[in-house]
Amino acid sequence: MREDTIGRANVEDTPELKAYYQDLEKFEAGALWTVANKIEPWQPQSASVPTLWRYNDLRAHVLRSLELVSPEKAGRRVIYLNNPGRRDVSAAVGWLYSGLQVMHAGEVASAHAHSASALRFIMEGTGAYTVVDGHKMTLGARDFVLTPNGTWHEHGVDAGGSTCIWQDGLDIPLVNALEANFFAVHPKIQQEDSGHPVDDMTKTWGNPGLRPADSKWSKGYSPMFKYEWEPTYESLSKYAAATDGSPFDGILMNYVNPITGGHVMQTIGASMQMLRPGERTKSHRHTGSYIYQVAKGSGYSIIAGKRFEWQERDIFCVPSWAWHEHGNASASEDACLFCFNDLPVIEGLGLYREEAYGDNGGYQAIAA
Ligand code: GTQ
Repeated sequence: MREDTIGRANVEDTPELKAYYQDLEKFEAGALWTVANKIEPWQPQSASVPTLWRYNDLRAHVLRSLELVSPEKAGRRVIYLNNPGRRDVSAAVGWLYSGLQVMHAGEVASAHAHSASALRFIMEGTGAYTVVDGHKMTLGARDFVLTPNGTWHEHGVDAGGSTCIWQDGLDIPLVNALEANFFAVHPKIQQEDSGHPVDDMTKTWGNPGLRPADSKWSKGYSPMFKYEWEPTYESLSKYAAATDGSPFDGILMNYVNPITGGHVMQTIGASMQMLRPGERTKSHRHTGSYIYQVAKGSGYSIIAGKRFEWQERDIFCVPSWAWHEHGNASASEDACLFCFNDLPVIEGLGLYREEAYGDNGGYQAIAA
């Protein structure tokens, strides 16, 4: 890939050079100028394809897995989202994995731990729960729960509940790319009753503006393992009454670690945003990979020039550095988008960049 620009590789092949490259190959080496323009693109070149996964398309297929495999045999009964450009690493976008997990009432999956950080966003059903390091959390639709890296966790649905489907989000591809992924099955298959009251971490850490006077927590992830839908929606509604919002994102709030105010986990961040009735955002692009689930309402997003119409429970992705804008199709109802992303990694490594799409077609850097 030659480029006729000063400072870029532009060497033409000659018989002598070709022979030289072959000699280098014998010693597991190569000439940089044969690959330089490819490995140092002018700007990020995402292999991920902007993709919409419609819940209406997937739901019946997810439910079919209930008859086909048991959680005992499958480990976890999950249908994963396979980005056409990232099949080699089983990613939904960039280095992020996502899937839809389904469980019957009365089923339990084995407890396990892994180096990948994980989260779930509940889509439907009643009686679901997750136990993280002995802390049991009840889960309802649109609740958001963390299973941070290294924690023992297991999922189940109470016998009195109904079939539950939730979205899993993990950084499995990232941790594999870093060649740092470990996995362990709990020695007793299920965690023992730890005696912690149900939902204790949310009751302890989820109180607005208040923190227990004697609280201690020094882990790299939020102690508030579960963020419930009602207070989340209430917070967005209150904030909407106090701000014009962002021209690019409407009313956007991050789920945070209440100790630090920062991202919920070390490698995965998450947010909920509200698009007010009729709102249409301006286009921008930034580094980082993003997976959205429509928590409420309906609308559309234009991602890298392609328009995607979405409704509740649909999932779509925005690859790194792709132009994107969102619109709420309804004139009377707000729309809410849940999102998880790799921003803690991007920001932590000093790689965040953002650009607004200029009014007259030009680009304008707004953060670097
Ligand atoms: O439940 O921790 O969808 O380890 C994929 C891998 C869920 C989990 C997935 C996992 C999990």
